[in-house]
Amino acid sequence: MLPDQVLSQLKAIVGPQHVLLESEDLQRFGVDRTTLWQANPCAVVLPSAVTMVQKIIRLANDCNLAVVPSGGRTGLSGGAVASDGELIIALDRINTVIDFNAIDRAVTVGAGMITADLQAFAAKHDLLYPVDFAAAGSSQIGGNIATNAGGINVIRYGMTRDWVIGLKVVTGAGDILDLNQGLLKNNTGYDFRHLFIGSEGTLGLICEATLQLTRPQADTTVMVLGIETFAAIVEVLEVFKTKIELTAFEFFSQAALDKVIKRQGHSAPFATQAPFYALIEFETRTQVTSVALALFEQCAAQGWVLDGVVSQSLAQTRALWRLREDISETLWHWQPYKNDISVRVSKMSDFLAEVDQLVAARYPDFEIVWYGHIGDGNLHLNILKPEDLPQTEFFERCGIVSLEIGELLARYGGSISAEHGVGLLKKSLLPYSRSPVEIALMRSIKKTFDPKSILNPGKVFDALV
Ligand code: 2HG
Ligand code: ZN
Repeated sequence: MLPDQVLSQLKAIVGPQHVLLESEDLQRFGVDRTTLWQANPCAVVLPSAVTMVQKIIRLANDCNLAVVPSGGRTGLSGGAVASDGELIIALDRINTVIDFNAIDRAVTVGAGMITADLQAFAAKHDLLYPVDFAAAGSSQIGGNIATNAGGINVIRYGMTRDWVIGLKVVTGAGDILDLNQGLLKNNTGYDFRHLFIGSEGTLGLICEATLQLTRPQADTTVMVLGIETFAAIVEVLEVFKTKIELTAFEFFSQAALDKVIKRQGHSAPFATQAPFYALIEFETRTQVTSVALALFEQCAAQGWVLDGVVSQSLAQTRALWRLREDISETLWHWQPYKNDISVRVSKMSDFLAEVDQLVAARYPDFEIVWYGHIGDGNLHLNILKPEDLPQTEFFERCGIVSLEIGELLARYGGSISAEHGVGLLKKSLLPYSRSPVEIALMRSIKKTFDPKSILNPGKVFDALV
């Protein structure tokens, strides 16, 4: 419960109608896509200016009020969960284009802007904001930056970090920082911008961002190939990568495809069934399709590829993408336990063999769905909950195996969270990817930017008690 005096100060800062207290709003703003935690914030505030955010943060410091920054809440690690009486600051009203410069191909937007709106703005100016993923229709730029979102084009365009050329943030101490101002070259000491990217709201609130745009892509062609084994997927990736500049190389298993077809009503890419499928995308340029077809023949001759299809129209390209992009949404039906792990692509083949063995031995009674951005070395291993098993018991059992996967990842120098962030869900696994010294340094950095630890407490790591 918020003390009356704090409540009236919040109302004075943002206007009474922008302080939400109704249970429905608290429920809606208090969780992300995870299902393990119950929403229990004390209130939601919707500022419309950076100075308002600063006032709220200063007030929160004065009365030791924990704050959870909130974007589109499409996260999968509990980074935006407010389950312990926190105040939610949602940036939904700071969501417009603030500046656009065609010469610099740079746009400054409010952090509450929806990703798809930014993509549409770029397209209107004959440019491209290339970070893309299934949740682009509701995720917000600030959240993307706070979690360094990846997605389906990372093999070609990199992660969100690669497109952020300026940030305006309010730190946990209540200071406004205007970082890097859209510069391409700026060697003036520590680049704080990169500390805030991927910090999951633990250091400051990202209020505005300046993003680099690029020239638009040509239309793309998609190939879906049916593939015999895990090892063969990696071989196919190598073969295609050496000859064609890929914009995506994704994979999914037959189980993933079956479920998407059944629940979304999509059609199979071809009649042959295969244990795995690779979705390969490249820009449609002269000769490239014939090169791709020759590579397909080469892979088929090796016995790696069982069948394949090449898109012949934009509609078919889109339809083939749906088979991959709709997997995550489809699987919610089974309340899955999600792994989002990565190793270097060169280690992928050995790692896949070991993780497959481990998972088969440890989850004999669970259904496993494999998919992900294999071209980036990133696997989304989803374990489906059996209908009759209570969720907490299911998650506990999966959590135990996750520790073994963590050990395996540590051995391979991999990551326990490739693109979804750590939040609450992966916190206990952090030591498998980051050393004790690194975690201690993270704590010191947090203390510098957020001395009273009011910002997203308990996310990524726990404060020392
Ligand atoms: C994807 O690649 C998303 O589809 C979601 O990162 C992955 O739900 C997941 O596990
Ligand atoms: Zn993903």
